[in-house]
Amino acid sequence: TDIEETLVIVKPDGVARGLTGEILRRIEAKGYQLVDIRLLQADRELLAAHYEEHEGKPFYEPLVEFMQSGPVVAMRVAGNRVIEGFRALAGTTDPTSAAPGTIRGDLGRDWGLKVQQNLVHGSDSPESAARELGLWFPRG
Ligand code: DAT
Ligand code: MG
Repeated sequence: TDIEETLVIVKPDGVARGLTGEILRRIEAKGYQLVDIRLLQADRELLAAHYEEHEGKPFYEPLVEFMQSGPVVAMRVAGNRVIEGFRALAGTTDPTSAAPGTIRGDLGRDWGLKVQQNLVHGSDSPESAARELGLWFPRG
């Protein structure tokens, strides 16, 4: 086996729509393990660090604003190849094209002009997961 940990974030749209439980249900149903969980209001400093790879892109400012628009739920999730596996559960970035059966495909709304309402974030590599988990779970 290849046990990994990943960072999952239920974005403000997911929390506001009451979908945190449904998203966690899908994660646990897949067999992944919830290791830690936090409900928090992310500040700009945390989000700037989290999204540093996207700085300067046209969607960066709206994304960082949207992520501050309400509470988010950050989860540390463990499992065999969970980094790739959660990305598969989440579906592609754009909810319109995300496959049915995925979180974004089943539950996501299309992007508005200024917001990125695709319900969840999942780390995209082992390096990203380690970096992001350190930001969102600073005490381990
Ligand atoms: P993902 O969340 O699938 O890893 P990403 O890391 O490329 O996608 O982008 C981070 C977030 O930014 C994504 O969840 C939604 C938003 N975003 C990405 N590409 C976008 C685009 N072309 N237009 C608007 N928002 C976008
Ligand atoms: Mg990403």
